[in-house]
Amino acid sequence: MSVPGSSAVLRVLWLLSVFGTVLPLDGGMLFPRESTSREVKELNGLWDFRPDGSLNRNEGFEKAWYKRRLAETGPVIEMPVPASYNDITQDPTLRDFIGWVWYEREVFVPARWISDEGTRVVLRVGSAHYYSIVWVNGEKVTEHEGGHLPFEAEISSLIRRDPTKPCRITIAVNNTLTLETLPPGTIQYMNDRTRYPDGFFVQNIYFDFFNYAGIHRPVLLYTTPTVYVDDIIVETNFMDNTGLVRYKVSVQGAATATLKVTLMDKDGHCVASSNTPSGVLKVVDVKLWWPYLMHENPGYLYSMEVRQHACRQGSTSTYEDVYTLPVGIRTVNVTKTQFLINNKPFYFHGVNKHEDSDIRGKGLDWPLIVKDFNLIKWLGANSFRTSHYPYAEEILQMCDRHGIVVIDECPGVGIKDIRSFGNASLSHHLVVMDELVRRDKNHPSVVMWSVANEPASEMPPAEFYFKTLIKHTKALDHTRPVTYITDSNYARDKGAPFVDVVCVNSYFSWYHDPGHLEVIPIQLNAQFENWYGKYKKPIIQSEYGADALPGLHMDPPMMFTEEYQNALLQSYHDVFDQKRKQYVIGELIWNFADFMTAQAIHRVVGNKKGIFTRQRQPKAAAFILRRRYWRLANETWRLPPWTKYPCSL
Ligand code: GCB
Repeated sequence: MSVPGSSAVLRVLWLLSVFGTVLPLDGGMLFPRESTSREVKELNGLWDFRPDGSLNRNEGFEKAWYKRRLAETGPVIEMPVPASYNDITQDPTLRDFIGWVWYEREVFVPARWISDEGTRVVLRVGSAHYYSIVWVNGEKVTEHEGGHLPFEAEISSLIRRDPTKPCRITIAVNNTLTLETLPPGTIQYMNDRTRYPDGFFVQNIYFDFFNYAGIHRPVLLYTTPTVYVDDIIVETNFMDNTGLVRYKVSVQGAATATLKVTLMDKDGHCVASSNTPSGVLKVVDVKLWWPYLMHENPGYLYSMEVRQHACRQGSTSTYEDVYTLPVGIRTVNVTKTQFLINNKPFYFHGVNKHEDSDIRGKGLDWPLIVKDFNLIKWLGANSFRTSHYPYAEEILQMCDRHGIVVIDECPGVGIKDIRSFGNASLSHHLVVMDELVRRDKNHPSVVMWSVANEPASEMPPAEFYFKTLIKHTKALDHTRPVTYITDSNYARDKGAPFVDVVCVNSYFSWYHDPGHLEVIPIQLNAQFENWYGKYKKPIIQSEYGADALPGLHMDPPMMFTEEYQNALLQSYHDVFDQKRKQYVIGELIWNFADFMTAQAIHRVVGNKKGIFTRQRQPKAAAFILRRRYWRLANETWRLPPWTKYPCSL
């Protein structure tokens, strides 16, 4: 079984003089939005589905399943999109399946999209884990490596070939992880026939969450005119009362286009405008974008409407395209001891999450997303880290609107094997950062990039690897700090010299000295002093926590009880309270909610370090954190009556 080689990403170096920034990807990947010139047709719902159960997992390609309707080449079942396929049926082989699965759906494309040659039709997949190949009416239109970022293909000419036919979309998805994928993994064949059945193999992974697979985010068709706004980049700043929005618009499909850029406030009033493809908009009496609980009006967003008119070469028709981008005006800076948002010290009191829930696995689910935001706000959390991969862009849009601050992490989790520090791995990691920054660069909620979680950063190749990766990320975006999350010893860590903020995970009295809560004050204090002493950079406790089975009680506390989880958190908090006056700039609990993992002797149906259960019910620890987070917010900002500060806390 094999995973195709890395996709042929067209690497066009595109120098943006206004920003001094290099964006090495072709095409902008703006989030598909409806406007007077753009339509969106969602293809969510039930798709035909079949895993390729052949021994080499290659039957689908050998028999060209994409050439005909999937139902004509074998049995199919109904599979919801978006969703992971693993937990949908009662079949354990599908839950644990490794290899290619096939999805197919037929869709009628509106006649006008086909007849109007001035319309461009694009097929977009929000994300599919891990490697995808897409065909339309039997013709391959694109392939993509990586499970957490969108990809798309223009299919206008293809669907115009025979307008009478419905458009048949086939997507083959392979979840195999190798030493060079991100995250990495290995396939291990067990050839001892006295112990294993014929063809037996396992997927080894080096991360602690279930390797859910399938089409995880919405699939859609959208249109643009053939001359269209391909990308918008904004960078924001302010001086005194004046907001500064530096922007750059890229247009595709015509050599010249006229543009009108209008920035509107929440009430739709124009506050600044321009008609050049790049420039700086000045906003008097600016309303800054503030985090939740830092201001009475957090998450303030302006709307930047880009209206473009153009003629195509050799044509007299004119094309109008309209795209509206939400824009939050804010700054981010890091000093030796502080993280500043709009020049004010910001303390991260937040959570680490996963995209994870019953039945859906990692599939995007609006009720879950909205519930999670309600819980985050109930907790008084002001931030989260997208551990351990980029979350759906829809979630970042919620963060923008609600003022929830995000550390945006790429899927560099489980880089433990020295072979995963090689050139092929590094090149792919750079491409993933290109794709991540391209997608998320305009979100005001995103304040820092995390390029990896707990890599073997003490290994010799880590120095070159992280130096290159972090330098590259800074070249992509010079406005945000860059970090990776370490669990390595301060003395041995090779990448720390290159990060802007030190993010440390530690599990004292859990994985180390289990049961001995009394070690926490000494060990945590030493951790902070050592890291700060050596690097003089602000520190975030990016993970800490303990498993607790809801309803399991013991006093004095024992591991896995709710009492132990509480006591452990409180001991950590005592140290945070001393150090946050110095250089500790944040604390992120592991984890917001219980989540599924691979089966293992140390996991009882998943990881139970959630302060909420997987069904989002609070454990006792949720109330401890709630009291703490509201108190922290209140101490820092002396929350006036505009907050819904729960007085009973
Ligand atoms: C970690 C990892 C996280 C795990 C967690 C744990 O350090 O970053 O992915 O789930 O520990 O609970 O073991």
